Amino acid sequence: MALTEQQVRFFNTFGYLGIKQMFSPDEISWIIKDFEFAIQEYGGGKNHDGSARTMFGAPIERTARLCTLLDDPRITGLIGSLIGEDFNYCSGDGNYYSGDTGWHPDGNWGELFAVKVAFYLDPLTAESGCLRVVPGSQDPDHPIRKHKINMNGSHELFGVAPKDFPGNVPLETTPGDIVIFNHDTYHAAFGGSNRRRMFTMNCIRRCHTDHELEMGHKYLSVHSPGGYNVRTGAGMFLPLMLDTASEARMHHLAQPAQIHDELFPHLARE
Ligand SMILES: O=C(O)CCC(=O)C(=O)O
Repeated sequence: MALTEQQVRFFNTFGYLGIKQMFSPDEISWIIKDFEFAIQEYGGGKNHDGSARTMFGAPIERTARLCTLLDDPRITGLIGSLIGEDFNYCSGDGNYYSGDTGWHPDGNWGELFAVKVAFYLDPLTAESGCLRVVPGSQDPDHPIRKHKINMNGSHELFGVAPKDFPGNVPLETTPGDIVIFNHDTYHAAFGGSNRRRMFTMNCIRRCHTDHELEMGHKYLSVHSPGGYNVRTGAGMFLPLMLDTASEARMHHLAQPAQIHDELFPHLARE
């Protein structure tokens, strides 16, 4: 399902977009069930005591049902409308967050190259740890980037708590809502619980040109199982994601898998 022209313009201008209730209560309830299974069985969730963030890689690759998020026309339409229908899926992370996440971007590409789709699995408000963004901060000319402002030091710099950094927008969410943002967009969360559940899907543009291929290699040398020195048994992806893939899904997996094999041949599928 393609986004409207206005939604695409909003994302391109402000660096993020929220979609209310992309998934119905019934759908998000199985997504939460499978996420809980994944983080408990594979992600260290059993040891989470709230003192620190618990994080694991490739959350949607842990059950066959979660893998189908990459086949869902609402998800492929959302990502495809912004970075092209031939986008590359590049894994993600699953989390029990604990406390605040300071301001940061996930990338500094200087152009729209990578996006993050975020599923927040608990109702979150401005006071209870919802995602916050600085609209427009993906732009290399944004004052934060131009003047290299340390947003997390805003109390000392400006007498303003980081949570109240001027111009930031709290994106309150109810489970079933989706947020997508440009990796270059500054984001943070403040005031959350010590078990704030969230998982992501990271995607990059398909690489055609030498410039794009260079960015793709750079991206995957860090944000990938090989980048974290993790052996999946099948290179870039967990075997389940590949073994249950249709031709259409495979289209989003093939190029990252190939680049990952080039970068980390010792981790390639035997
Ligand atoms: O929800 C949060 O705490 C922030 C998420 C985040 O920083 C990220 O996914 O990069």
